[in-house]
Amino acid sequence: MKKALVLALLALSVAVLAGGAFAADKPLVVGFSQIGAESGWRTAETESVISAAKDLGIDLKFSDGQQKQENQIKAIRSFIAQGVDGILLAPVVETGWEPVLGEAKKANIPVILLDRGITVNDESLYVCKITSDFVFEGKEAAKWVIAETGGTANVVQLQGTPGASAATERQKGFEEGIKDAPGIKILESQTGDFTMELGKQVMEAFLKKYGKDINVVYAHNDDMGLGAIQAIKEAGFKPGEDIKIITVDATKAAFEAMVAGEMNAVVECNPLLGPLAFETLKKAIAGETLEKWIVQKDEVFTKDQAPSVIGDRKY
Ligand code: GYE
Repeated sequence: MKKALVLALLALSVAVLAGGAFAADKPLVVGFSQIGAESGWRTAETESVISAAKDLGIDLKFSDGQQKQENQIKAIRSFIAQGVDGILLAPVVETGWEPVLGEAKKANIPVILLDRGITVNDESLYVCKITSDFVFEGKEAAKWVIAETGGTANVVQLQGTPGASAATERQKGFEEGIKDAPGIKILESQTGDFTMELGKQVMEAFLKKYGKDINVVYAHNDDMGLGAIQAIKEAGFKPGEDIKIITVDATKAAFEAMVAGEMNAVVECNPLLGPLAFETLKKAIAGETLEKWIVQKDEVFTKDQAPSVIGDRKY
């Protein structure tokens, strides 16, 4: 009788232990506040995060902010209310995040910034950011323009979303890059909000205003550059020849445009951040100290390289 009781207790404690172990293995719950679906780049990033979550057995709560910060703030609040283990935030703009990130911090939920940066007084409001170096990208674009044109060109700039770090810093890098090239003139800069549609519209207006005086389009992303190509064609010019085009991202669509001779160069920006994002978040949850900025390395590709490289492109 006694022996049976001991065995029963033993069985019970084994079950409790197993239960405990099972609890520790329960899937990580992560909230991802995505900006929207404004570009091919962003679609590639969304797919990368969703498929990495699947591979790692992570329970992902996905929210599309439709390019609005207020939607992203709402999403983060709902992630906090649901008690997620961590949050990935792709911040549409740089400012205005203190209150909501303060709430996440109070709830002890680590936040990792994905693909764009923010400016906050208190850096402890987020664990780290995983982004490309946009100033570097802008400088690379400037270098290419100077080399390609021999240092004399009228440039129009299609800017990304106003207030987005990716836009501000790509502009800053470009301006720094042409500082010592007085022959490179920026005729005008306008935002195309990182979309093909607005990129086309803004380019139409530029063409009306400056016509043949435009030598180069510098677009802060591929989609706006692709929109500009359409506008240039409709205005009766040859994109890639009459007007040269350099963009940032290096998506498949841009490579196709380069192979067709309609785009001249791209500065890469890697959107395949899903696996690294979760690996980093797991470390943060485990209490590891991380670098504040995990920088992605990018390179420039030109039209001449495009045919041999396009097959290897992953996005
Ligand atoms: O370059 C652009 C997108 O934040 C780095 O956002 C990202 C940028 C990317 O819409 O295509």
